[in-house]
Amino acid sequence: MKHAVFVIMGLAFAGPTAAETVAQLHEAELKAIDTNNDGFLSRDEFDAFSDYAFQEMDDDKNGTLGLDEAKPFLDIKHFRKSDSNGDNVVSRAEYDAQMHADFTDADRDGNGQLD
Ligand SMILES: [Ca+2]
Ligand SMILES: [Ca+2]
Ligand SMILES: [Ca+2]
Repeated sequence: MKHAVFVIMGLAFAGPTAAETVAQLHEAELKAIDTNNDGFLSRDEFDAFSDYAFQEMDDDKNGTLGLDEAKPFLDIKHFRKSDSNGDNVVSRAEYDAQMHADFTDADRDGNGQLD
């Protein structure tokens, strides 16, 4: 599942290329995220997976992501982008805000689903 986390984090933080990244998701990985198997990634499914990904990354379970925890999944640029107050820790609120912004960016036609 760590690989799927990596994929979704790559997707989430990929910015303008995110839509293409979705198309490139391996079928098995998409299936793990697309819980109702309709071939689309809804915001609910995305939120559920982003929640799961956060728990997976938060090794010490303190509710925030330090650089060491995020490093295997995010490059430093993405980490800095998410860390909006610049304290070198990505809080759950910062993470959620970033994930939501990235979903909105990726959802180019605004239908609330990524396909
Ligand atoms: Ca779905
Ligand atoms: Ca942590
Ligand atoms: Ca922070």
